[in-house]
This record gives sequence, structure tokens and C-alpha cells, in this order.
Amino acid sequence: MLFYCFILFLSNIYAQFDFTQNIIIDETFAQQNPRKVMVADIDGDNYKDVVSLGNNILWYKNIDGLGNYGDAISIVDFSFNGAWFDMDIADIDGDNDVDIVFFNGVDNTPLVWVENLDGMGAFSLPQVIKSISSTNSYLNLQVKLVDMESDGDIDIVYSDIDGIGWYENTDGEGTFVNHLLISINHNNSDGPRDIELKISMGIILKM
Ligand SMILES: [Ca+2]
Ligand SMILES: [Ca+2]
Ligand SMILES: [Ca+2]
Repeated sequence: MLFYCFILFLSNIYAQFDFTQNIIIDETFAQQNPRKVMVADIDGDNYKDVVSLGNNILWYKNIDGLGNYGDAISIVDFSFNGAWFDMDIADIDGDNDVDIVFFNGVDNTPLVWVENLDGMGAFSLPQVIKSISSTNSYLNLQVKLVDMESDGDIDIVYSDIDGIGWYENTDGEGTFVNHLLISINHNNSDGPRDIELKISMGIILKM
């Protein structure tokens, strides 16, 4: 009897993990070299849409809220042979629609954002937040959108060739000021890379 109950228990567990694969993005959906996918309500209809990052940034409209998606819609056109490295999605300018912040793969890998102009998925051209000093900076490019100082607007935390820092959204509308937390010194001769950790606006620990 105990054995029978155990088998029944296992059957229930496996039944709970009986997933069905639903392919939203495949080679017919125009994404090349996909490296990140996120969900967000791009067009404000309360259905979660899918956004993919690869050699370009595309979104796929959740048509009915039941998992049926439309064709790829371009957010940033693929116009070069570079890769795109990271993105995050949130309302950067406080107008109640989601915008996208991402690292570009060319032009000294600038950190840029595109504004959701109409709240329905018509995006602006990329607006540069930061340019990076070296073109050989394809490592460590990460971006995360979060309210860092709890003032109600979304800020940008990043890591790149220069170090780790965050951009303060000073007006809640997408005007940013950089705060570098950990800087990487490329010019010092006593090591391949020195890391300087800045604490409380001025104290520097060198490793
Ligand atoms: Ca939607
Ligand atoms: Ca917005
Ligand atoms: Ca903030």
C-alpha cells in the first residue's frame, strides 16, 4: 500500500511538470544570433509581449493574451555586423510606458536607450547615455534597470570596460548623471588591470 501511494505521489509530481513547448521565436521570426529574451507589455494592452536581443532588437506582440504572438516588429534595425550585448526594459522617462536600455556592439559600445514614443511600440532612435573609451570592450557589458535611491524613478546599473557604476535618473525623465563605483585603471604598469573601489565619494581602495 505504501509503495502504491509512493508511485501515485511520483505520478502527481511528474504530472505537475508536464510542460508543453511553445515556440515563439524561431528562424522564421527574423532574429539572428539571439542572446537574450525578455517579456514586457510594449504596447500597453496588458498582455505581455516578447522582446528579443540579437543582431537587432525585435518585439513580438502577444495578440490575445493566450500565448499567440505576431510577427517580429523591429525596434532597432540591424545595420552593421556587430553583436548586441545586453538590454533591460523599464519606464525610463516616467510616462507609464516601457522603454529599452541596451549596450550597442559598435561605435565604442555606447550605452543607449530608445523611448517608447506612443506607448504602443513606436520607438525613437537610440539616444546615447555613455560612450566607452576603448573599442576593445566586448567583455563585461551588462545593464540592469532599478530604482537605486528609492526616489521613484528608474536608474541604470552597468558594468563595462571602465568598471561598475550607475546612472542616476536626475529628473525622472531620462537625464542621467554617472556614478562610477568600481573603476578599472588600464594605464597602470604594475598589473594587467587595477581595480579602484570608490566608497563614499572620494575614498579609494586600490587592489
Ligand atoms: Ca502587450
Ligand atoms: Ca516611458
Ligand atoms: Ca531613482
